[in-house]
Amino acid sequence: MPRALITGVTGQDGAYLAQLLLEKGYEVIGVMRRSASSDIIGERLRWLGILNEVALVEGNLVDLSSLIRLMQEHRPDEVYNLAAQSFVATSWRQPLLTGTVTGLGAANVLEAVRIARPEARFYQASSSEMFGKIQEPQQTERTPFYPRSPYAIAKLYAHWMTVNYRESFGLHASSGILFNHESPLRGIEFVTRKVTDGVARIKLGLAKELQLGNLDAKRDWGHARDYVRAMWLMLQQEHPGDYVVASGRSVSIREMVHMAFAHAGLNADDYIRVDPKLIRPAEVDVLLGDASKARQKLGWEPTISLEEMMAEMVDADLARHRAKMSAG
Ligand code: NDP
Ligand code: GDR
Repeated sequence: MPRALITGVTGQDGAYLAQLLLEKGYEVIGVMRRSASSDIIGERLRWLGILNEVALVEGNLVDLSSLIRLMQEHRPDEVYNLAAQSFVATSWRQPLLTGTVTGLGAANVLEAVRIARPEARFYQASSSEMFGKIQEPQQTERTPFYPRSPYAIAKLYAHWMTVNYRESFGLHASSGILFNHESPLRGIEFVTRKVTDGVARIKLGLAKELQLGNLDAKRDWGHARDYVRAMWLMLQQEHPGDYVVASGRSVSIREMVHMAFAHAGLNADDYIRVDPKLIRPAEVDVLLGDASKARQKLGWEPTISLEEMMAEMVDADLARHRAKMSAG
């Protein structure tokens, strides 16, 4: 039975990746940081019905010794580093924490692999945010980076450390440059989920309006379920590498918002208010990925459209709020 270790298992991607690997017959070790709320922290795994199937172990990206011990104890065949301070807006308010966890934390995982489990295959969760102020209209693995936030800068460090450990030490280390991907398990602060939660509240009479920031930014969105499959495919290749994973379609926040409200039979313009406090100090105006390499080498294709995903997310948030209301 192959054994995978996932950092960030309690996050959106960690939950879907754990589910995929369990379906494929893996033993899944999920690294969880100690928290005072450990009873609710496995909520996403519970939502997918796999909380009891994942072996949850304690570790923290900023504690190298904990990571080394995990590698020694569990001897994983595959290591997926998904843990991060992943919210871009927070990275200006907590730049040093973001650098420590998202940047140096990845180096800690690489070090733990190099020291204690060099035969393991390693995946780093890189990000389209690294393209930032885009240098080419459609971004590939060869497009130069121009990060625009402390988060993106920390990810860039982690990305190049992954490349460097591959080239320096011969680790089977791959980096997925994933464009935005969402799902009903997306954190509530990210724009798609904030919108679908807002739509559900408004529809059910729990809220009257929704405050958003920059509606003109454009993103290339996909579904997390599709994107975690690309992560797994990267580690099944004979040779490690870097891959852009994207849908190849760029849509404005405004258009996405209209899609979500329309699914609930509402007109977004009646409910959206722009709050200048939500405008970021520096913005990534537009992203559009070219996943040709992933299609050709991994045989990867996205299967869920933005429209289908927004409908799934609105329906899930309506169901959540209805359940809360009927529970009193
Ligand atoms: P989430 O924010 O949902 O999950 C982040 C995970 O990291 C959580 O499990 C969190 O634990 C964990 N974590 C945070 N700090 C630490 C720490 N110090 N030690 C151990 N674990 C920690 O992110 P996503 O699932 O959306 O994304 C997964 C990864 O992919 C992230 O690295 C993200 O930056 C990257 N990425 C995401 C994209 C997307 O569109 N979703 C696109 C490109 C890259 P806890 O539950 O305790 O907070
Ligand atoms: P992003 O995702 O920054 O692209 O990072 P997010 O959903 O936070 O923002 C997308 C765009 O929407 C605009 N926006 C708002 N964003 C939020 N969160 N809240 C609002 O009210 C709002 N109004 C407008 C933003 O300005 C931005 O342009 C995500 C994260 O998952 C990263 O970890 C990951 O690396 C990248 O995607 C790819």
